[in-house]
Amino acid sequence: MKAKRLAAEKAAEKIKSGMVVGLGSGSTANWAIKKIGEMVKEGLQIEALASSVKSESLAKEYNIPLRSFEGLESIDIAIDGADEIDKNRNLIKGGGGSLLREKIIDFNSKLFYVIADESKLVNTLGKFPLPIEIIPFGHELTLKQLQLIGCTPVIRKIDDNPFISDNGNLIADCHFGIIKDPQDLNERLKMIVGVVETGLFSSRFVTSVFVGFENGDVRVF
Ligand code: A5P
Repeated sequence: MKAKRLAAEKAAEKIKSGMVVGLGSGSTANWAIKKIGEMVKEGLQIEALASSVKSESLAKEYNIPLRSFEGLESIDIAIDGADEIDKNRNLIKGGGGSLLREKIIDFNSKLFYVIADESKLVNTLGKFPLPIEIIPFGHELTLKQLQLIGCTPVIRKIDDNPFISDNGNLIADCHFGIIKDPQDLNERLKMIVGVVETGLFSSRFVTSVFVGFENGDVRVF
C-alpha cells in the first residue's frame, strides 16, 4: 500500500501545468489520480484522459479536468501501473481488464511512467497470466487459436459471469509460463483474428519505471 502510493506520487510530481495527462487504471494508478487531484486543487492546470470508466469517475471525484480525444494533438505524459515488469522494462498489464484503453493512451504519450511496488518486478515475464482482450463473437475459436500458440487461456469471470471490458469484450487470461521473447509473442498474438489487444507492453514505449518500497525508498529505472 505505502510502496504503491510512494511510487505513484513521485511520478505524479513530473506533471507540469499545460500538460495533457493520461490517467492509468488500477490500485497504484488510483494513488496517482488522487495526488493529481491534490495538485489540481493547489493550482496545477492540466487536461486529462482516463484509461477506464473507473479512472474517469475517480478523476471526476477529484475535480481533475477531463477532455475528449477530439482535436487532441498529443498526450504529454501517462502514468500507469503494471502487473509484471521485467528487467528490460517490458510489462504485463491488464489485471484490471483495462489493457486496451491503457495501451492506446500509454503508447501515444510522449512520456510513459510506470508505477509499481517491488512485488511487480520479475526477471522474465510470464508468471502472471497474460490478459488478452478478445471479441465475444466466435470466441471459442479464438481460444483454440490461442492454445495453438502455446497457452492455456481462461475466460475471466466475475461471480460466475464473464468479465466484460469497458469496450464490451472478453478477457482471456493466458498462462504461457516463461515468456522468452515478449515482442515476438505480441506480434504472433496480434495476428489472430478475434484478438483485439494483448497485455504485453513493450519497453520501447516506457520512459521510466518508478518502484516503491515499503521502507520508503523509490527506485527509478
Ligand atoms: C489494469 O487493467 C491494469 O493494467 C493495472 O494497471 C495493473 O493491473 C496494475 O494494477 P495494480 O496497480 O492494482 O496492481
